[in-house]
Amino acid sequence: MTVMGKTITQKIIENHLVSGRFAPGEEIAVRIDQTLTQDATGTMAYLQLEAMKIDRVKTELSVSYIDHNTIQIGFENADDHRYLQSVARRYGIYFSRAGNGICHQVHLERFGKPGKTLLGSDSHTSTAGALGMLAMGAGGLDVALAMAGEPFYFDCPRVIRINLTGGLPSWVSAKDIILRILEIFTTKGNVGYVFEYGGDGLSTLSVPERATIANMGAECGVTTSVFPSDEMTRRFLRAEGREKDWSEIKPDLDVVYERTIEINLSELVPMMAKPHSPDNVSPVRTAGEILVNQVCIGSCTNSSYKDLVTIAKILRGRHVHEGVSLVITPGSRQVLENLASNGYLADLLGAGARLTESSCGFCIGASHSPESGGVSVRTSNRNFPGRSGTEDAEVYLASPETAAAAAVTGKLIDPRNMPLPYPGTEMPERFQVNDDMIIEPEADMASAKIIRGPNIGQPPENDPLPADISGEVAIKVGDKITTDHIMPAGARMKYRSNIPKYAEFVFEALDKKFYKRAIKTRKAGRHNIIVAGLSYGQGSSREHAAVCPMYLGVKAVLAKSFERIHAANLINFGILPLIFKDEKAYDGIDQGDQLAIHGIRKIIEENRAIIVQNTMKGINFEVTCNLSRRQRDILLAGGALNLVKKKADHA
Ligand code: MIC
Ligand code: SF4
Repeated sequence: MTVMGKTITQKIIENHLVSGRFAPGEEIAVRIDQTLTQDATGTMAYLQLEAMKIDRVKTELSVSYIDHNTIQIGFENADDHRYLQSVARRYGIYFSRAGNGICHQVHLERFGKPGKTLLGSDSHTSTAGALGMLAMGAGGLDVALAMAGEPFYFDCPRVIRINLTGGLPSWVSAKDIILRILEIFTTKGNVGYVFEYGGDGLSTLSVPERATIANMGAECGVTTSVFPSDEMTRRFLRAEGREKDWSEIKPDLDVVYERTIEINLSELVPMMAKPHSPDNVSPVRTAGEILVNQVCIGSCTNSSYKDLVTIAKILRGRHVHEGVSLVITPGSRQVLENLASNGYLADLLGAGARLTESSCGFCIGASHSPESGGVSVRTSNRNFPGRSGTEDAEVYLASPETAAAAAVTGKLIDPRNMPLPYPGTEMPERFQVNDDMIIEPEADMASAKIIRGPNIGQPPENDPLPADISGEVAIKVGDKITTDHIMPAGARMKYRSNIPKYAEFVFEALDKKFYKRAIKTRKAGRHNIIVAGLSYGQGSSREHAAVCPMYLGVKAVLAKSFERIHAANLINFGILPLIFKDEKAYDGIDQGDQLAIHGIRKIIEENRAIIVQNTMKGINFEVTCNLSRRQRDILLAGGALNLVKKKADHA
């Protein structure tokens, strides 16, 4: 029998396998070495961790970051921060204080290690794949379970090799590579895949550039993206003073991938994602005459030292166009301190940039929303409608080079037309490192008091799955509905720890009357059902997109397909993710229709076919739900927390 070589993905998975085998499509469980949370998903995650009644976290390393809600209008976010700091102290978790930077950038700099597994309650946790980690985004409850020592369950992925050859031309950078990949793969249809990068083109890509690419794999909906750990990785870790954390990871020579895509870097050109999806990609040169009102540089995608030095060099001695507001957000305090020490901050400020704290800020509409109908060019990763905080803004995603060119000229132009030689930037041999904003776990944890302000609620309880589902189609939506559509972030994000309040905004972006309708049905003792098209739940990992609908009595979502993290979140909170067996059934349903699934509890127990009755139209149709025994138990219990609590009570 010939033994086939292994991909990096398979090697890391097999080194961490707790149950199952490396067989694509089958559910497996892996041990999680590291976890990360951020404040917007962290409060729920830690409230759930508290319910698990453990003494301390069981991972090698867990970090709690404050980076999303740092504007702090009102007391709510500050209360969240204080709660999170006290929980970190109680359970032995590193705490990265507000202002220290965006979780993914800081994790790359200070904590990530090749060959390890990382689970984070943020969809862009995949960024750490740039270090040769298996880094995956998940809902807060799954991350809490990992902290409690439980393995992480997911479908064993299929691995696609993305072979990068050649070298990038001047003015073309990592963002253009991933935008090209988004053009090829789009944002849907990639569930269950991992992108594994290789090829001689890698020798020119530093870790922060790889991070930009691994970060936006999340937009394709893949499980994660993985780079080898090579000399470039070693150089980055050495520059961070962490060379001891380096180890080599590469695929075997005779490995066979599910599919291989070739990208010749030397043929790439500056790219942009036009409104309103990261896969609406074209070369920037095709933009036509687009006047730009705002340029935002930063977010976890492109806020590294290398990115911002390149910007500083482009802006040096120039001025931001009078029609443009230029916002720059360094990804971490480390980036900011290094820019300051090396004189680049002066270039940015001198040109008229508005410098912000190192946080998510503009990326999630938590600050710097553009003007009405404004055009904003951003180096971030998502341009979903309304995400910037301005409903009718036109957001373009582009590289730092294209963004800088727009800032100076006031137009969306191909940066190759800039009248200066490309000021490419080398990575420094050594970064100035300062960990003073990270609080390390202490020895005397048990006595630490957890502090809860009035904004900290409890995760809502859910009943076990009822015998029958009988209710109303509360909303019918189309394809590619993102979690930003389901559960708005931005100004609403301050209610993340207060589910009854946050639930008032479910589907706010699509239908402002949804909440009233849904709560009325729930109060009448009936169930709510959501009907959706392809790729439901794209984007973020926020479990609130499941928790708040659960609170409103949603028992099932009927869709043509689901995205990975959202489907897992629905199950975790006791909502059935049901897929139309024949997509035509979708066409026959309208909002307000009465649907019934008789005997659903028994059906799930016995794993039988599910028939939905449209009692208003007299039509029956079949839906499928490919569930493991573990997932069926979670659904029957009314969510994972109910199961966990039962286990904790019997311990
Ligand atoms: C995002 O980029 O949409 C977020 C905000 O970081 C989310 C997490 C959240 O909603 O808190 C994500 O990507 O998972
Ligand atoms: Fe923060 Fe934006 Fe990155 Fe999400 S995508 S973690 S909001 S910077």
